[in-house]
Amino acid sequence: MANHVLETNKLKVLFIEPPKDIWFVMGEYLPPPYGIIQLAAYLEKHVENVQLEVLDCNAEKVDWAKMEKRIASAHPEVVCSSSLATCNTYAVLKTLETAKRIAPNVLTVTGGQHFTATAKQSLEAYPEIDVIVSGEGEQTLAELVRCLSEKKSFSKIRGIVFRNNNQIVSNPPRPLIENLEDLPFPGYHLVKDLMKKYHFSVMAGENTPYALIEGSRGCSHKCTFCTQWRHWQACWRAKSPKRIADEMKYCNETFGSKFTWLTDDNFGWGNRPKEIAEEIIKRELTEDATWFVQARCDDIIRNREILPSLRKSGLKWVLLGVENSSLSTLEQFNKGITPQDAKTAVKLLQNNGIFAHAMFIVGQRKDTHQSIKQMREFANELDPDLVMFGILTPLPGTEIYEEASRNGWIMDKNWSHYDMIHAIMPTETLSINEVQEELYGCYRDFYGSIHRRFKGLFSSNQLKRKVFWHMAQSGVLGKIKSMF
Ligand code: B12
Ligand code: SF4
Repeated sequence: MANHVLETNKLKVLFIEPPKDIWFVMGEYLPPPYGIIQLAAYLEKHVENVQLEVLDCNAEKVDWAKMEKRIASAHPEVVCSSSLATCNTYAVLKTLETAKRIAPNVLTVTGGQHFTATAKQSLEAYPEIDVIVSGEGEQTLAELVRCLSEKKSFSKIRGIVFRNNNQIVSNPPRPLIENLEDLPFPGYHLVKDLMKKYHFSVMAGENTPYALIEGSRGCSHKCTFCTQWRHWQACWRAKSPKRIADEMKYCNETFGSKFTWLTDDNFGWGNRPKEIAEEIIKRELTEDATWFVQARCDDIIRNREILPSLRKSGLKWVLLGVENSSLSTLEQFNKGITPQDAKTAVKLLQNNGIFAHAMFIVGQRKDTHQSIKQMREFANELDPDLVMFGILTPLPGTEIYEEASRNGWIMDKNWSHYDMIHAIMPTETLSINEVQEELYGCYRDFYGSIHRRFKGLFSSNQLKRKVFWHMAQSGVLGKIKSMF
C-alpha cells in the first residue's frame, strides 16, 4: 500500500515515438527510438519521484486510434515526443495534439533539430506544444520535470522556449554537458521487450537485432546544408573509445544486438578510429556482430592504415558524404573535400572489404541539366557499392535555409516533404519539377543499368548481393516514382 501511495505521487512522464513513415530509400527497417530512451534514462537517473513510460508506436504497432487509448490509460502529466527529422514534424504535432485532447492538463514537450531551429514560430503556430527544449535535452528536461513536480515557475530554466500567459518566452540557452560520459548508458532497458524487433533489413537482415550507440555529439565542420553543427553549438564532444566499446558490448550481451549504428557525425578525428577498433576487438563481441558509421571521405583517407583493423572490429558498412562531383558545388557547400577524395575513399573502403555507400546531393542553386548529368556520370565512374541521391533541402537551422528564405526560393512549406526526396526549391535554371525529375533520372541512371544490376545481383561480395536483391524486391525506384 505504501508503495502504491508513493507510486501515485510520482510525476508521470510518457515518452512517445509517434508512428513514422520509414525512409523507404533504405528499404525496410525498424529503428530503436534512441533520442527519447536516452532522455528517459537520464530522468531515471537524475530525477526522483518520477514514473516513466516509453511508447514506441512503430515497434508496438500502435496507430493513432490506439495511441489515444494508451495515453488515456497511462494518465501522464507530461508527454514528450521527438521528431528526429523535419519531415516528421506533423507526426509529433499529432501526438501532442492527441495528448492534449485526451488529457487536457498534460504538459506537452518536444525538442530536437527542427523544433530548436523553429522554436518561436512553432509555438506560435501549434497550440498543442507547451514547451520546446532547445539543443541538448537531458539536463533541461530533468530541470523542467523537477520544476513541474515542485510546482515552480519555468522562468529560470535555461534552454526552453515556452508559453506563459499567452506569451512566448525564450529563456537563455543552457551550456552543453561537459563530459558525455556523465550520461547514462542508452536506456534500452526501457524498451527491453521490443529489442528483438529492432532491425535494419538491408544492412544486417530482418532478424538481426539492431541498436544505436552515440559516440559523440556535434561536428567540427560547417557544411551549409547540415543542421548538426549548429544544433550542437559548433562544438564536438566525444565519449572515449573505451566507453563506446563498453556500450556496444552491453547491447550485444544484454539485448543480443548484433548490428550497431554508431550515430557519430564526425567519426574520423585524431586517433579515435584506431582506438575504437582496438577497444571493440578487445571486447570479443559475438563473431557475427557488425557495426556501421557515416564518415567523411577525407577521414577515411587519413585513416587508411586503420581500415583493416576497423574491418576486423566488425565495421562492415560506411556511408560516405560524397555530396557532389563538382568542386565548386562542394565549395559552395563548405564541405572541405574534393571529388578526388571521394574516389580514393571509395576504393580504400572496397579494398578493405568495407561496403562503400555514397550519398549525393542534387539541386544546388547553380545546378543545370548538364551539371547533374556530370554528377550521374561521376557516380557511375565512382561505382560505390550503393548510392543514394537526395535533393538539397533547406532544413530549418541550416545556412541554406536562411539564404533560401531571404531570397524567396522556398516553394513548399509542407514539412513532411522535407525528406530529401521531394524538391523544395528550384535552381537558377531548373524548375522545381525539373529538379524532381532529375532525382528520378539519377536513380534510373545508376540502378537502371542492366550491367550494374547484374553485377550487384550476382556479386561475389555476399553483402552486395543481398543488398541488390533487397532493393530489387522492394522496388525502391518504383516507390520513388509512385510518390508523385
Ligand atoms: C540514426 C539516424 C537515422 C536512422 C533512424 C533513427 C531513428 N531513431 O529513427 C535512419 C537511418 C532510419 C534515419 C533516417 C532519416 N534521417 Co536520420 N539520423 C540518424 C542520426 C545519425 C542519429 C539520430 C540519433 O539518435 N541521435 C542521438 C540523439 C540522442 O540525438 P537527438 O535526436 O538530436 O536528441 C537530442 C537533442 O536533439 C534533444 N532532443 C531531440 N528530441 C527531443 C525531444 C524532447 C522531448 C526533448 C526534451 C529533447 C529532444 O535531446 C536529445 C539528447 O540531448 C542523426 C544524426 C545524429 N548524429 O544525431 C541523423 C539525422 C537525425 N537524420 C536526418 C535525416 C534528414 C534523416 C532522413 C530524412 C533521411 C536522410 N536523408 O538522412 C530520414 C528520416 C526518416 C524518418 N522518416 O524518420 C537529419 C535530420 C536533419 C533535419 N533537421 O531534418 C540528421 C540530423 C542527420 C544530419 N546530419 O543532418 N536517420
Ligand atoms: S554534413 Fe557531416 S561533416 Fe558536414 S557539418 Fe554535417 S555532420 Fe559535419
